[in-house]
Amino acid sequence: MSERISCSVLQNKVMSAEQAATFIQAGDRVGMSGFTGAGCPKELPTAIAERAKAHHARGDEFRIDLWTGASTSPVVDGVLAEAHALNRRLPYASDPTLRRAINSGEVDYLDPHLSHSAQHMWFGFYGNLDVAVIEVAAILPDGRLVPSSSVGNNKTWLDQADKVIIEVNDWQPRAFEGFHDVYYKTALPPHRQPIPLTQVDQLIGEPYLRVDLDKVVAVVETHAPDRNSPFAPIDAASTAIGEHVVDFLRHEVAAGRMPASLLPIQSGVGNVANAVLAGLGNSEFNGLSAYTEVLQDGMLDLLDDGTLAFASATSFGLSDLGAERFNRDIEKYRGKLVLRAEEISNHPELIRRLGLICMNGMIEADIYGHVNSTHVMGSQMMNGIGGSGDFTRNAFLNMFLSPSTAKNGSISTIVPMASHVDHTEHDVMVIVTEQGLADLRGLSPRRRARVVIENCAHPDYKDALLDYVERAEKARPNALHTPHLLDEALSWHQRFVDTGTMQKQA
Ligand code: 0RQ
Repeated sequence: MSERISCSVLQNKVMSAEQAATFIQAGDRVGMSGFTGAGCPKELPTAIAERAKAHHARGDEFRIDLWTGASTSPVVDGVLAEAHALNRRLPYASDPTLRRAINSGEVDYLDPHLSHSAQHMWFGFYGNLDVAVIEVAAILPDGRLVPSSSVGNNKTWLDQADKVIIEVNDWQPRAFEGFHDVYYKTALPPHRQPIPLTQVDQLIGEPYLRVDLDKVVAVVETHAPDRNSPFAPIDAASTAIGEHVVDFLRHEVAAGRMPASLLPIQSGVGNVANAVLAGLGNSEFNGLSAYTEVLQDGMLDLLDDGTLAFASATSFGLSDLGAERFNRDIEKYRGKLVLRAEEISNHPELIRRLGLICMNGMIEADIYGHVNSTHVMGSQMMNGIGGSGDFTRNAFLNMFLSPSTAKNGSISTIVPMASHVDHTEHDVMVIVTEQGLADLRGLSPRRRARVVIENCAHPDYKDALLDYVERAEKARPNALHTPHLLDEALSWHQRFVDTGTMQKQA
């Protein structure tokens, strides 16, 4: 048996994943670890999927509700969706097989803000949690758990579940002990107290997860890497977006609105966010801090070259190469980064107090500054809102980033009216595309439209957007706050659905 399991009570519960999966019944609500591909259970999901397939072959229904920290990996969402073993799923999810199952109507997907997901479970909004399946790096003699490459909602799932299954993965560095800060004083209203975190590098909790040993029904030993998609090579559009962001931050420092080492940064998931981090790395900025959700490869680069002095997150989101590099050099990062529960990494109180600079990707923005982060053409789920709402609403300064077109130019990401709104014009401050940056602070919607079109829209769509605003202004002279042509506002999206492009055919 692995020397990672040094608690005798739990040593007696070691069994195979197949045996452990028999503790999960059809209809159960299951909370799993995992935030991006980091820290997901590696064997239980496949064993549950096999169990579901066996039930289905006999003509029996077998589906579970699955709650996680955020997106997982093909070995969690992928195998379970493939086996038609999912009923309800929350929160953020980016696996393509699951996305198809959500969009075909097979899986009911709930998309709360990540900072809400744990507290809604505590409030009883989602009902009882039957089983928690949590990956850890080691179990101490007294049963405390050394977390692995993400914390996510693990604390809540361990506390709330009736039964607990622990996967101990010896691929995860044993040296992870000391890299986590789990805060246990999150009482429920009306007993809540201020969270005593005033600096990014402050530790307010303990480095372990606790579990009630009596609830543990199985311990499974695994040896498998985290699985994350590689990042796309940084292209010209992403580089340009990164340069606009860095220039803008210089401008903010020069204007005296933030110190030379900036305010703590939050950077979203995806290719564009990773490219912006590269832009910061190539700049003169250094000694920065990050208070964010996910540490992507770009963050490791910044920690390595001193651009970043300290990073707080809830998870890694490293490519295979990035994970190899981190696991090899882990001691280099000790004291320079910490992983916290997502109810703390994404906590509105802390985001507001620390004064974060928040940069997230988007699907589209409209000319008035409403941002859609989640839905393609108004209806098809992409990934979910993730933490973008937690960070945007409470940021000191927020920015939304995207190339100005998608799908080879057939889609303008700047549109007359967003086909779904995740972040309203009341929240959104800055929009950035490779064309330029629109600073919307202090502008009324009508003034915003000119700046967004002028600075951010692709030349192929600029004239049509201007024409739209001008006609909207003429059509209803008593409705000039946010001028719209209601019968035309979503016609660009309809044209794409009908013809495969938003461009008007000659
Ligand atoms: O499609 O993968 O088929 O090529 O969307 O687009 O430009 O590579 O951008 O990787 O930064 O993702 C909003 C999805 C952007 C992400 C989103 C298509 C495009 C491509 C990806 P392909 P890019 P990114 C905290 C922050 C919500 C959660 C969040 C996201 C694919 O940033 O999930 O912010 N955000 N969390 O072609 C149709 C459009 C499109 C479009 C892009 N207008 N219409 N398709 N695409 N724009 C972290 C967490 O919460 C975990």
